Amino acid sequence: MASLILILGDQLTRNLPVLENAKKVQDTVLMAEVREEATYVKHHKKKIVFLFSAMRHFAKALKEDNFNVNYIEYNDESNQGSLLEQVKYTLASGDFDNVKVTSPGEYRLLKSMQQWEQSLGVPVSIINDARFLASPKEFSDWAHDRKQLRMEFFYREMRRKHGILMEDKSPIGGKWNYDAQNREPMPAGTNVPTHTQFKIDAITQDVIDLVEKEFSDHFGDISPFHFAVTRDDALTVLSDFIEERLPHFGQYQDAMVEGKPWLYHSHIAFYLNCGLLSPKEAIDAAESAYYAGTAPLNSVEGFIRQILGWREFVRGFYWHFMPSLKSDNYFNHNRSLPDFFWNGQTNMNCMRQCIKETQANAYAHHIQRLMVLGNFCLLTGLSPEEVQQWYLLVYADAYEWVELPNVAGMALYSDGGQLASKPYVASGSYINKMSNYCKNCGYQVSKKTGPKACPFNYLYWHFIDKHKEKLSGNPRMAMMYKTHGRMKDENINAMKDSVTIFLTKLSENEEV
Ligand code: FAD
Ligand code: DLZ
Ligand code: SF4
Repeated sequence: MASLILILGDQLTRNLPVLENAKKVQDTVLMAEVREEATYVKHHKKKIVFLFSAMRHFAKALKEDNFNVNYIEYNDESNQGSLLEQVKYTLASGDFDNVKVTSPGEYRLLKSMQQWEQSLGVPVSIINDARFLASPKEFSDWAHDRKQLRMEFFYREMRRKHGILMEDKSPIGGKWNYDAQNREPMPAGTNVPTHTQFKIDAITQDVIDLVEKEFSDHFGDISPFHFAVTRDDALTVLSDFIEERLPHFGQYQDAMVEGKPWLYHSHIAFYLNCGLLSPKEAIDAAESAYYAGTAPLNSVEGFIRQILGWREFVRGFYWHFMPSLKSDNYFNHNRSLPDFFWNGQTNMNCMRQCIKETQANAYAHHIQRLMVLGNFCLLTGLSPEEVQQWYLLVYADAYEWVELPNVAGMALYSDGGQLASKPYVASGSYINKMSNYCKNCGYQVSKKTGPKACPFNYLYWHFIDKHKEKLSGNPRMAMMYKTHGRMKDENINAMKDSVTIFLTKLSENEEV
């Protein structure tokens, strides 16, 4: 019995059961760089370079480990352009009894693969992806009879189940959450360690040449390219983080600094999501740093919560709520994405910095994604569908299972509050508190209305005003509606005027 084993671009994990159980002599591993996956959204050029190079390095390592690997490069004559057609073609040219694949991360691909058996005429086994700490079924069982799905409670279950940062049945330190000690702005002049960077090798250079030629119309810069593309290098990124950044991770988790995109974050989502690192090893490394006394509990717990809590929660949430999550539009928002999302040309310095960094790095950290970019998208009523597409293509760590819940549930509240207990909206004063962007802005954060006023200020109060019916009953919005209730009509009207002018400009793609 010979199997054809398909490995996808985000399944670069040596101990996947399909590989562990493979018979090296008779089975064949198929990996393919295909147009369909690279263009179903026009991924950032750096993301394609990263993934194709990581795929090529992974295939090379499998070959060195005596697997039969059939690796199809993008420009190979035998490239069929899609995963299904490539599998069909390979089956026709060999003697295979069945196809094996690890369950894909995206709904569209799973639905397609569930039909493959009919079109291929051989059994197709779709094997559960065991690289997560909770299965979709475990999440759905947990979610089943709950009125509200809150990450915090899911996270506590995960801490208990996996015995992470636990002392018997209690959380270490007596608390589940140390956020009160976290989330400080960064003092000017803080010396942030440089992020881990790798040199381009011959394989990556070939891919760069390919992407420059074949994907020249895609968003983003290829250069500088310094991502890890092998497991060994990804492990170095993780260990550098644990040593150099984790101690301050919690403290500066929400800080934003002009010209410093990487800060004290770990930069491992790229590697976790394509399989070069496992979530458990990242969690274990952080926990060990706490026990060794090299990182404080507020940072370690904060970091572990992101991976064991948020990452697992959003994945369960995705499978639980698909396909409706993708089309939810609680506020009926339908404004088109302004052109400046593709070039950063705006006078709003916070938006300019976050978009330009995204363009250069295929990376922005969480608060940039949520409280600057996402906040803007929600306050200006951009179409969830267009916003989701943008996030899916611009970040090198983006796959729909993790991007969509974050965009639809966390940033846009387009699921009506299934994921978040309230919309994440803020006025300019939040951005001013957490960053130094406002100093170099064409607008003034202290002004509430008029042409010089920070757009986040009037957009924020307009949002609160406009969605009173939907939001004022939410106890977590009570403070905002209390303040709103005290505002004078003339102030509200002045804000509405500023909003109208701003949104008209936005719709007409005039510079804002
Ligand atoms: P760190 O800040 O160092 O955090 C450590 C790890 O925790 C991350 O590597 C990631 O694996 C995990 N994590 C943290 N927050 C989340 C979260 N909310 N959801 C899932 N995992 C989390 N993350 C992605 O991996 N892919 C995406 O496409 C993505 N899109 C996002 C879109 C929006 C609108 C928002 C608000 C967040 C999004 N995130 C996404 C979550 C988060 O912003 C990124 O995981 C993080 O910025 C990656 O950088 P890092 O590796 O330096 O993370
Ligand atoms: C993201 C991506 C890209 C850009 N290219 C490929 C590819 O050519 N071949 C492949 O197998 N996978 C690719 N991927 C990752 C897939 O899109 C990913 O496996 C699915 O989105 C499921 O998460
Ligand atoms: Fe952003 Fe407003 Fe600050 Fe300008 S003033 S950087 S638009 S928050």
